[in-house]
Amino acid sequence: MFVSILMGSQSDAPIMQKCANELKRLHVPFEMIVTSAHRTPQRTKEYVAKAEKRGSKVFICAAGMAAHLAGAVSSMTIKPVIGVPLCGGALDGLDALLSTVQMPSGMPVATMAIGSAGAKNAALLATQLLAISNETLENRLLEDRIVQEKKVQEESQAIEVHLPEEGLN
Ligand code: RP5
Repeated sequence: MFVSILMGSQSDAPIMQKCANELKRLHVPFEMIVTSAHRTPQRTKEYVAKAEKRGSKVFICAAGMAAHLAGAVSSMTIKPVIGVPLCGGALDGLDALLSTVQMPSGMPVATMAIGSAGAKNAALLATQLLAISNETLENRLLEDRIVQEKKVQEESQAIEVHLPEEGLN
């Protein structure tokens, strides 16, 4: 069982490394390759077919500009496809967001936020999907939420300002 991370260009790697780091942190096995819906359609198709046979359960597809990688992969598999729209180009990610999210009926792509937040959330969503049938991952994600909650509380405490509960005179 593993997750596949696909990205349209080597220039997407610095952002998608955050996705990879998150999967590493959660001990989720993954593969990561550069392959493009436009520049290497055959390579993309072959990778998806082989990865599925080898045990890939979720495909994370990141691309910028006219981002068709997630949609193209969705047409090749019934495994869940998570799209990460990336910045770059004149429209700064809005082009990739719309290209990724506006899938026609019948071909779902779970589209994340643009850029870093989307890259990290793609890893978390992939883990959540695997956790449906994996108690170890489920517990890891639950612990993760507790840690996240504590961190926010601690960060708040460092800067909190309160007025008296009974109010001001
Ligand atoms: C997309 O075009 C890639 O995903 C990348 O975000 C963007 C630019 O690619 P490069 O010209 O930097 O290779 O296909």
